[in-house]
Amino acid sequence: LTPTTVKTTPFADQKPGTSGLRKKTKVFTQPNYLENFVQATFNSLASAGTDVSDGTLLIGGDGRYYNDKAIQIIIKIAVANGVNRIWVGENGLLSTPAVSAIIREQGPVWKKAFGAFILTASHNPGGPDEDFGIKYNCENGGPAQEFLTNDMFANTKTISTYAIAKSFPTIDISKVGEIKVASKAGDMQVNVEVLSSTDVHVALLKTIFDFPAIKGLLDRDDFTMVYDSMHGVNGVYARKVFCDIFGLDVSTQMNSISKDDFNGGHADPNLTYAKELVAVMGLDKSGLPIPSPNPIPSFGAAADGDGDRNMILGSQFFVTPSDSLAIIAANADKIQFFAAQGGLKAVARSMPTSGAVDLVAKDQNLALFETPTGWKFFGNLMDSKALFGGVDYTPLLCGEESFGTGSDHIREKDGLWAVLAWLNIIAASQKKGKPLVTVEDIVKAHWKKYGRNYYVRYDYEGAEKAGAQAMMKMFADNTEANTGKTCGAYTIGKADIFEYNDPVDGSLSLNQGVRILFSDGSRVIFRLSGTAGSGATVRMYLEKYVSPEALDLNVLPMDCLKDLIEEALKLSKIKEFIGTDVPTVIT
Ligand code: VG1
Ligand code: CO
Repeated sequence: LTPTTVKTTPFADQKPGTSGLRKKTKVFTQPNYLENFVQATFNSLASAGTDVSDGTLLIGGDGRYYNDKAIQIIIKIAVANGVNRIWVGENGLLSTPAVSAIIREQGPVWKKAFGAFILTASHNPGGPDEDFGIKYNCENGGPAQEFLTNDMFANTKTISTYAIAKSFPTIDISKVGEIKVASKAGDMQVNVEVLSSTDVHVALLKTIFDFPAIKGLLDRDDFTMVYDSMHGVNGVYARKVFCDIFGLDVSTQMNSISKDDFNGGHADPNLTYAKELVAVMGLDKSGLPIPSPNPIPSFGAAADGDGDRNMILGSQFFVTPSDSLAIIAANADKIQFFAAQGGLKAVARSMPTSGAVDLVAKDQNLALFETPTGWKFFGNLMDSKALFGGVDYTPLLCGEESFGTGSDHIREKDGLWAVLAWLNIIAASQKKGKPLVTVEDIVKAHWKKYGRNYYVRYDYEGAEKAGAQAMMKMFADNTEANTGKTCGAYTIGKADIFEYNDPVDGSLSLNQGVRILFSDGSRVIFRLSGTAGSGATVRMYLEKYVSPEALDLNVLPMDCLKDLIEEALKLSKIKEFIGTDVPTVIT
């Protein structure tokens, strides 16, 4: 168990992005690459005053290629840095929400986790030629805050050695149970416990939702569902809940065996990548109905590689993530977790997420927050009282347009939570002896009351970095010139660069995306992705609000947004900057 000190040299590119460090797998498997990052994290923890010998380190991942090897390396470095209690998910598998749930689980103080390494590049493809990733979560169960990730990055730039317990045995992580490893002299002992991947998270979800009511819905003859886990880690959880607990046939679980390359797919639950599910649900890739040769299920859902994202579909009906957030907020009283705490108190959405939830917040007098992209900004709001002694904003519902939804039950977005939230709401919306109230019925009733925020996102993946950055700079240089400008039928009321002043800890996050706010309430947002493993991804988000009085349910999103899209493409000169105006993905 004696640590060896290994000499190393820094890598210049280990800056954690929106959600951890993501790179091509081949970058991660270079000698010392993973080791440097993990040691830099321990160095930052030491400077932050975390005593890693007091408590437990949790490790798990989404099962992508290199997951198993990385786990063994992290264990050896952790031991050399003084960690003596380690939890690992069975077979190395833990979804991101499960990690958050386990860290937060109340247990004997000496056992409590002080943090976790999550091995995932989320929705990015996996395999030897695709992406790998690592992220550190803190004691509250949430992603490390920016002060810590900035410090980690600073450490990666100066690192000269790392410590590793080279003789520590390779741990068999295929069986749940405890393994004790002691030094020869008997003066040191490390406990490695292999945990069930699902127990803690599923037990938590059971306290949040009305499982018997959901089972009642699933048992109806006129209700059927499918869940596509896209060969990511979610399959383990989906089978546990839907087959073992609710008793559904395993055929309802599409692609539920986790694979280290996600079966060559892109485990991203949207209309483009969840192709198989979208077809089963009788939809095309624009979310419009198409004829289907088979009976179409009443409800469909999909998850991403690490199980924190969700897509919700009804029979031939696509629910946008922004609408999903608003509808869960409007129906929060149907969910016992919120109801038991006196109802939902606040909602938060990332800046590019549509304003649909704002309308619910206004109607129901909820506090509303608009944060930069990335789940870490929601964590402070959730912990405002417990960690910062401020106002309590919980129970809090949060969401992003990128298919992420969740609440303060944990500190990550939670794909399975969102699916169960919808099933719970559908179950609670039924009237005895009446025909099934469908997903489509629920969404349309919502639009009739609140109006509809037509919404679309264009992604330009694999763009050249310099061009993409030049485009963003052009916007930044022209915020004043753009304000007041006429674009076809639209007038820009305000153009700016979004900044966030965290109301809880006072930190300021600059440069969080370009906002073009039109005087009629429509918006166009441009951002560069912070999760691209290589190259640059430009995201363009468009939104147009139609009030209940003016709403025509037959108008399709693309027809409603067409002229706005044209104006946005013109204004951005995107074709000049990155060579194309044709997106790689539309969601
Ligand atoms: C994307 C999404 C963002 C999400 C992040 C992590 O970030 O836009 O909303 O929080 O991915 O999700 P970016 O910087 O590429 O736009 V996950 O499921 O990849 O951990
Ligand atoms: Co994810």
